[in-house]
Amino acid sequence: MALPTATVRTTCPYCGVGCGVSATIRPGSIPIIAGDKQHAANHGRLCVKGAALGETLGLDGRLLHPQVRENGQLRRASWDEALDRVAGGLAAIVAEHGPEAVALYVSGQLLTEDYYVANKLMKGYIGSANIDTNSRLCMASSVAGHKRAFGEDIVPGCYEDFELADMVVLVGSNAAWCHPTLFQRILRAKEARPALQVVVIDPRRTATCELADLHLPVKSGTDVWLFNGLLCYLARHGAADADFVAAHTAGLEAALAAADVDCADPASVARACRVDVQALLAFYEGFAATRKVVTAYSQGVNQSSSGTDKVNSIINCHLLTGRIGRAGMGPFSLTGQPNAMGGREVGALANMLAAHLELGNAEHRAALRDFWDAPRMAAKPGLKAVDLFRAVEEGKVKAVWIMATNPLVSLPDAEQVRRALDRCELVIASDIVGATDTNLHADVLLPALGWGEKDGTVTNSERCISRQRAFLPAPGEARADWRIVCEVARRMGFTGFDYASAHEIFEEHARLSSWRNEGGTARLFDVSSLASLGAQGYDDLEPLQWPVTDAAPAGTRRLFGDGRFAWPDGRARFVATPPRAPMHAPDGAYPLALNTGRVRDQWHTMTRTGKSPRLAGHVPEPFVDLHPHDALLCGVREGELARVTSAWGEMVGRVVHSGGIARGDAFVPIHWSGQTASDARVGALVNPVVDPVSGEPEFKHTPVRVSPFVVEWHAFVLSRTDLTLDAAAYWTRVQGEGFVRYELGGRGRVDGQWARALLGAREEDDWTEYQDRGAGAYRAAWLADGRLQACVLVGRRGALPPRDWLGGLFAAEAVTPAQRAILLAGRAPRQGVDPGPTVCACFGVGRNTICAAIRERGLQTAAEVSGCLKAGSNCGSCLPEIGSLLAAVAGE
Ligand SMILES: Nc1nc2c(c(=O)[nH]1)N[C@H]1C(S)=C(S)[C@@H](COP(=O)(O)OP(=O)(O)OC[C@H]3O[C@@H](n4cnc5c(=O)[nH]c(N)nc54)[C@H](O)[C@@H]3O)O[C@H]1N2
Ligand SMILES: Nc1nc2c(c(=O)[nH]1)N[C@H]1C(S)=C(S)[C@@H](COP(=O)(O)OP(=O)(O)OC[C@H]3O[C@@H](n4cnc5c(=O)[nH]c(N)nc54)[C@H](O)[C@@H]3O)O[C@H]1N2
Ligand code: SF4
Ligand SMILES: [Mo]
Repeated sequence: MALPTATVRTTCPYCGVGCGVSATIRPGSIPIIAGDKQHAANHGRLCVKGAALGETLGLDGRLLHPQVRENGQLRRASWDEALDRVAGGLAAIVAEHGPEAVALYVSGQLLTEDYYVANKLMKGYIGSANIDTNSRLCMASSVAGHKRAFGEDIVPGCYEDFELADMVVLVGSNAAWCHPTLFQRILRAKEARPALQVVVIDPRRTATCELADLHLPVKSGTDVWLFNGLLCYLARHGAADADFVAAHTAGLEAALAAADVDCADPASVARACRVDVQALLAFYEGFAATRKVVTAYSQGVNQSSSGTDKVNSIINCHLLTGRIGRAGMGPFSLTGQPNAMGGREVGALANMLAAHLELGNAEHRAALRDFWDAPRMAAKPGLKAVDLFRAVEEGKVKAVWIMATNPLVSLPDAEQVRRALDRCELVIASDIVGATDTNLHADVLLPALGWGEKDGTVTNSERCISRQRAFLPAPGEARADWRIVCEVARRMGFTGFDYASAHEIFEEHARLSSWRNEGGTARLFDVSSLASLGAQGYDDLEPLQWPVTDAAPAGTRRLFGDGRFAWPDGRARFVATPPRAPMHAPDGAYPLALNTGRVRDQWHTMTRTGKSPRLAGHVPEPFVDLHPHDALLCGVREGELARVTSAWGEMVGRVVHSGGIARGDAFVPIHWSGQTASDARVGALVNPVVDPVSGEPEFKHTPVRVSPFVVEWHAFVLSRTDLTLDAAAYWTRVQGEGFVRYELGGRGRVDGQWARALLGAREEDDWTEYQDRGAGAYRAAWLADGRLQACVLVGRRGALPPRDWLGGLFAAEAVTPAQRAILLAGRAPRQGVDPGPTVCACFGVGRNTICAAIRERGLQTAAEVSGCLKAGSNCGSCLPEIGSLLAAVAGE
């Protein structure tokens, strides 16, 4: 075994928990990835996505050279040519149409340093605030809610508060799957102290509910009723902290008056929220009686047309009870992306400036202009994401540079984005992979460094700044995002972008945080004591939570504990939040409310997690989760394909009944794109309604209808090489170990000729097949030099034979005649060995295996399952699902 040559401490590139990762480089082999025991976010733990990072580092599919479009085709270009085309194109459009005619659309997956220079270029030099970020789709409502309540965008607490609390309320958060290591901290805290109450407020019964003492399955979009009701209840039942309210807040009366109108009576709140009134009262009583409460929230709150009001209705309850900024209590916005917070620090939203300066404040604009020596400061807010792409379609914005995000998949009304990009004069995309739905529309494609190659900082949900460090060489000609931005800026004739390293950018960013900041009192975001780290100090930087100042050189765990908030008068604001229903309600034509979100083992549009076979097993196909009663009404059946249609678009997925969906609701995951499925881009359906304050889209609520997607046959294909599947009405693709696996659905004749054409086999190839026309069965295997090249199994129903054992044949040096026969028989070698869909991705343990062990060995707890099968004993991401299997078997 090759000896490790070095271990580098870095930070996970996925969710906002921001786990520390240690990567050990091995020459000739993939790096060993482990949790960093010294990082306070995770103390050495990783979830399954983090643990599988090593499998995503291969260069297949990577964008390694710049490309430019010529005569409709992308072709390889030199950096000089590509950069000149970008700089020249932007400059020409600005010269002719003014700075508002160009835009940047960036991402919470950029590092702070990349983000800082992109924002500086746009707001200080090009002179427009048309730079928005995918954080608009994610955190914008929290940002707006924080600013309204606190006077600044600040998360007051820290992760430790989840362990110190006596009650943790998770609102619109599926933390078990989306913030797994933090969820496990709550889980362990509850194991140690069962009195810790966990309440989950989510229309779906998710894996997170496995830990809940109480689950309130609120009707989608009604959280403001629920928290207004809580505010009224707390006020009426003597739970207010009158001293705190008098000394440190303003606006209670108006907020209470607004809440009183519809929400004073718990029974009517329960009706509005579609929850049981006793359960609601149990929550209200528990909240009132418990001082140490953390209310954590995520996209079920933010991604709503009342998202900002949802945030403030939650914060109102914490202000009324004075539960903020102290150990074990406070409102807590869980950030999504690894650097969602860093992007906010550098002000890369169209309505903000860097360092928590305000775009709407002339003094702030002047301060930044002076600091940057900026030739052309933006004077008014720019376009927010949804409006930005509308302006592109209308031809008002003529050039857009998209960095580290995939808007053709992730924006609402995604077909509108396609039209916009098709019409746009100059589309520039910086990405690490070549083929994404968005990149296919680019005029210039710029190869960026990815995780493990790039170097800089990120800030997680608890304001903790950590280093992402490079441990791999730059592949091909890829360059760091900040370098690409600076190179374009220089070519546009701008000075002020001559940074030699990410560290120089970071120091400037840190210096700016104390610029005209009155010793950290005007703006709490202050990291000034990091401004003189030096290159070595930056390299060695240990994770620490801002503010980091001379007064608090080791960082700050909590803010506002002293009752001083960031408004000039020091008082927090209650915000009146009259409840509003979503703009589009289900009706006769579109009777179901479509909710969208994440699954455990994939990250967004799958450009990285999609490369890992280990992560593919958990949810291999796009699905439509329905209540069985609605499925019946729609004429669709579990395991079959269904079309989901809204007024904006449509998609196709397989019907599942998770058991967690209420009647009238539907749920579809967000991860599939044109690269991984024929027709499963859920963004195409989502209504482009946004919150009036934050501009964040209503991703969780679109009226839809569901109808059968009729196919005559179902099939799956395993192939060593990628296939073009235009012939199938439906296909999805996942990565296996040494092969690609497709699920297909189609119409028309199936025979040897068809199968050969599908797999790309020639007449002379080693081919065996079996057909039973009467039963609608067809199976074929293609061997090359005795090894399996591809196989296809076709049947009439969705339920085809288990596939996992077939994948193993791709590793074999030769397929034996017996294996060939079994393959054609379409049956696993032994009955009963089908492990079922993966539950534990770390050890590859399937659902059937776990259920059988529970039954046969009488296992009672997740720990016993882990002891017996190892499942759940590594990263623990699957423990909630093991819990639900234990419950299901117990109930058989
Ligand atoms: N595995 C995985 N983890 C991730 C990501 C990923 O792609 N994959 N992405 C990361 C990112 S960027 C983000 S933003 C986070 C998102 O993390 P989460 O917000 O936890 O994830 P979502 O699945 O988007 O939605 C959360 C829940 O909101 C519920 N919900 C829908 N409507 C309502 C409502 O009206 N009220 C309430 N109370 N709840 C509602 C949904 O049913 C869903 O269970 O995850 C991060 N972590
Ligand atoms: N329907 C629906 N839609 C949603 C959501 C939802 O809940 N429902 N959630 C929304 C939310 S919260 C989010 S955060 C978005 C996420 O949506 P996106 O940001 O569009 O999704 P990603 O797949 O993360 O896109 C990141 C892109 O950047 C590339 N990339 C990765 N690393 C780098 C890098 O270092 N540099 C560069 N230049 N490129 C890189 C990746 O290959 C990928 O193409 O989706 C939003 N859309
Ligand atoms: S919880 Fe998982 S995805 Fe999130 S930062 Fe940690 S390892 Fe990465
Ligand atoms: Mo997000």
